[in-house]
Amino acid sequence: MRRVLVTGFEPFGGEPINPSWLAVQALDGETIADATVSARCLPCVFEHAFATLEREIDALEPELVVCVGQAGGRDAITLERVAINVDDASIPDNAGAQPIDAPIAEEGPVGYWSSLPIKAIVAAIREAGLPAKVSQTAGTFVCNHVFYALMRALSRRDGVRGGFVHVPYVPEQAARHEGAPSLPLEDQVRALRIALEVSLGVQRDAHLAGGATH
Ligand code: PCA
Repeated sequence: MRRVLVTGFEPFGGEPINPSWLAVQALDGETIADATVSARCLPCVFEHAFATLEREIDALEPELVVCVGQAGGRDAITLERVAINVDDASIPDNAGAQPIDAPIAEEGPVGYWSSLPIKAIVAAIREAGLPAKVSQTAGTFVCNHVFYALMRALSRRDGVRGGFVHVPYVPEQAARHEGAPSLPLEDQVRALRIALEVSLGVQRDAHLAGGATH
C-alpha cells in the first residue's frame, strides 16, 4: 500500500484555529490513488516543528510528504515553489522564539525546490473551480523553516517527494480581519485532496506559466 503523510499546524499568532490542520485532519485515513493518507499536526515552534515531522516520516516511511500551513491574507490555495535558508520572524512562535536572519542549516544551500508537480496541481485545482496559484515565497517563519528542513532531508532520501502548500483563512477568521479573503474549509479540503491526487499521479510537472512580475 502506498503511503502519504500530510501535516497541518497548530494555531498561532492569536488565531483560535488553524485551517491547515482542520483541512488535513479531514483527509486522515482516506485512500487517494491507492495511497493511505495519514494526517499529523505540527507545533508552530521553530525548534520542534521539523523534529516532529521527521519522527512521523521515519515512522510512516511515506512516498509523499505534503506540509500545509495557514497564510492569512492570501486569496488562493498556494503551491510553494521554493524554500529558503533563513529564519526571520516578524512575530514570536508559540514558544516565544523570534529568530532574526538565522540560517536554517549553516552549511546548507540558499534554497531547495519543491518536488511536487506544482503547475499541474494549480491547473487541476482551478479545473475543479477553486482558486489556486504558484507562490514564489513561503515567507521566513515556521512554515518556510519546516519546508526547507523537509526538502533538505528528502534530498537524502531517494524517491520521496515533498513540498508545501499554504491555505487562506476560513470565513470565520476573515470575519475578524476586515477585508481579508477566505476560502471555506470544505473547499480547502477538496483542493488538498486534488493536490495529493495529482502529486501521486503526475511524475513530470506541466509546462505552464506560474510566475509573477513582482
Ligand atoms: N503558518 C505559519 C506557521 C504555521 C502556519 O500555519 C507560516 O506561514 O509560517
